[in-house]
Amino acid sequence: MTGIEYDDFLDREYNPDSTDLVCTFRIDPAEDMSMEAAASRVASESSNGTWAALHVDEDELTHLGAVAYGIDGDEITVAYPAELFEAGSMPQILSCIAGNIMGMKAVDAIRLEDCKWPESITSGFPGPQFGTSVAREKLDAGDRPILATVPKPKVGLSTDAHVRVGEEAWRGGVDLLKDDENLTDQDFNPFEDRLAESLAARDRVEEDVGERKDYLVNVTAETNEMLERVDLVDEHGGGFVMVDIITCGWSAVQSVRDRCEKHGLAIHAHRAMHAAFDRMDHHGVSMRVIAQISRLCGVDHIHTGTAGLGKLANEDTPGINDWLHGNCHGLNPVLPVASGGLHPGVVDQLIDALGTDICVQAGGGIHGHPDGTHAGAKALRQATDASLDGVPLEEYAQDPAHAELATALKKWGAE
Ligand code: CAP
Ligand code: MG
Repeated sequence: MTGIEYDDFLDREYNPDSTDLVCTFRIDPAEDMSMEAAASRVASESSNGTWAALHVDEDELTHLGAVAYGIDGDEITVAYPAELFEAGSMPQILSCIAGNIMGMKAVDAIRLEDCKWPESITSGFPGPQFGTSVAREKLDAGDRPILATVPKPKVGLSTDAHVRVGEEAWRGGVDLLKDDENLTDQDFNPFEDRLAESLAARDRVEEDVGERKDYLVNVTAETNEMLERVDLVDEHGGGFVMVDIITCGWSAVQSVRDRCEKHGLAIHAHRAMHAAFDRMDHHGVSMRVIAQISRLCGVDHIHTGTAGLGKLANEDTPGINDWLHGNCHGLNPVLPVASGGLHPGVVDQLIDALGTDICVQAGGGIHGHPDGTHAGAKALRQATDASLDGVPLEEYAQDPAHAELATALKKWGAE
């Protein structure tokens, strides 16, 4: 028998194994605590140690310990052996790497910045069913960004009014109508009525304009209810669901991914409440890690911000988007969604910053157009076409056929 103590979790010479999950944290050690002491406590508490020295059979248990091996300024690197984790359980992984350690007294602050996921862990997860290919598999966006809109005001529109706004936006040139995050199944706009009527309108528009359109209906709810809503989307002929991934929780996201596979539905991930984890830059969990987790769990689209061009704080978009598009042991790539305060006047800069393999989502930037939703949608599509043709927005807007863009630029400027 031997003891497991904090020091057993620190090894500056350690070389991570290809099967280890390697996590980078930024930490602020408590007063009088060295970086080494704090780092070993992080590795201990997030794997198989605790505050008291334990007497255990070394051969049986010590190989499950995490190892803090890198210390660079306020950054520490910790390697976790793959056997520590239950295959395919995101809640279990997070209870280790982003669990009790977030509140331990050994650190005044701790932020999980990045993870390097080994195949031994990613192979337990499905990843996206479609990912970036939805632009072509489910829509006719080709190589341009997918365009989406969310009716405003966020809640309060009747079903008829909501559908009318959607229809105008589709006809104006957006591909996807999206529910807002706090619209689910309220009396003023019940879920199934909205679903049925929106998809009926979608069918009419597709027939008239000859372009595929779809609807990101918000199925977010208690898990069993959410799965029933996913089934309803399939029954009514929808191709996508929208899920608020943080508020409903990772195990629910995993359940939805499973049910969506049965029906061939794609998942649009909204991230309301992410800022509770990622807004403080010294504490919590970074959006980069939230995006990684989302990819493993299998969402097809995820909101990642607007490269600083929109209305919301805390954006680290380029690094995240590269990761979502890049190779991750064969998991499909995820389509990043730029949203929040966008309007036609920033589309060229957005495409310059993020590329074309994205979804551009605008609410106020379409419905706030002086001539209404239909004109707003046309302006967004014109701005996208101009950017892809390499024509400056102001120049494109001079063509009388692009009067909607001219009006939008007059209102919001071509920043
Ligand atoms: C955008 C939006 C989205 C946020 C989410 C809103 O509306 O519908 O929920 O953009 O942010 O409610 O604010 P607008 P993120 O286009 O009118 O701003 O993508 O950063 O998670
Ligand atoms: Mg919203």
